[in-house]
Amino acid sequence: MKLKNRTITALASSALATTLVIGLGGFGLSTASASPKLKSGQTFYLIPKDTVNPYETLEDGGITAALKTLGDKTVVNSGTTDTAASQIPGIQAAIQAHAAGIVIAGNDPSALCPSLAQAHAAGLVIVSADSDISCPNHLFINQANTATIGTSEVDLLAKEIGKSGQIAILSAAATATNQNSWIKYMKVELKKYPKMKLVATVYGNDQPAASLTVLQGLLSAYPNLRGIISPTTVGISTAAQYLDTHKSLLKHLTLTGLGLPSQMKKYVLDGTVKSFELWNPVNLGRLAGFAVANLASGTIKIAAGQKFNAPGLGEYTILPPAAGTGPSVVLGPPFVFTKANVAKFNF
Ligand code: RAM
Repeated sequence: MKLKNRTITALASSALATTLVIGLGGFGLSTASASPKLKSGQTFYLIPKDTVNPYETLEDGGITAALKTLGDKTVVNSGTTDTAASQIPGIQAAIQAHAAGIVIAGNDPSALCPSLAQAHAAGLVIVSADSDISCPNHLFINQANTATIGTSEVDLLAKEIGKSGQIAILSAAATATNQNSWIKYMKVELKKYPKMKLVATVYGNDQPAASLTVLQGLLSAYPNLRGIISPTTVGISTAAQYLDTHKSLLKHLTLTGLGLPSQMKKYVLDGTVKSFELWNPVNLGRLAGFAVANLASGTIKIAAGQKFNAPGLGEYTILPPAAGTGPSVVLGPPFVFTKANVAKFNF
């Protein structure tokens, strides 16, 4: 019951709470208020993968909303392409502005570390959210268990294509930490399905035009492709739009992955896509916002077992470092969207 409760609160945004309470079985939002010990009037820099991806905008909106309730300010500073180079100026700007902290979604695991080390030395708190970095001295706010995200996407596709046939992955940037760690677990899970063969992984850089180009290349190189997993909201929505206008492909091809219900609703309701997964990116942002505020106020340290309250979401505990990550906090399990529920969500 506890896990279920967390699933629903992790998905629910306050605007949606009523719908979910009715629609998904009576789990409400926690009404706990912010800790009075938290400082206010601080400024935090948000450095998303880019400033044009709607998913990143939703996440940043969640961070800003959380910090606003504490009397803090946020500044979004990133580029329009998903590269480490486009994020370094934001880190430098945060240092110059004497910000209290940074919340970053890493476009690269290691290329940002020298700049982030400077920020840490200057006293800024570093939180990564959505896509981790492999540097020391930061807390990672993970949307869901990394292995579960990867393995469950393979299981969804396996179920839909009868566990057999050529499959491909349409990913985001080739250096994106989050997609690459999910893909690692997809490959592990594929060992359970000997008749499913991963023939290619292509990268659309979380840009619709680039995603379409690599998708078309994939379809012409592998005319017998049975399935595509796109673990990016930009990739899956681009591919769904293409399949929607090339319906004959649906006779042999199935698409799944990670998508925003608001973008995918049309394609699920018209049968182009049967199921996909995600979490609530606004709530991921809110969790990251309360985490960075607690760290910058000194109410918690980056250490396993430390607990903090994320008003509206509940109490969270920092998990110990695991393979490939440092200390982290997990929002909740991923949620599967289908025709039966996709219209209920507002993100
Ligand atoms: C895209 C981004 C983001 C990822 C989602 C699922 O919007 O790559 O980092 O978490 O997809």
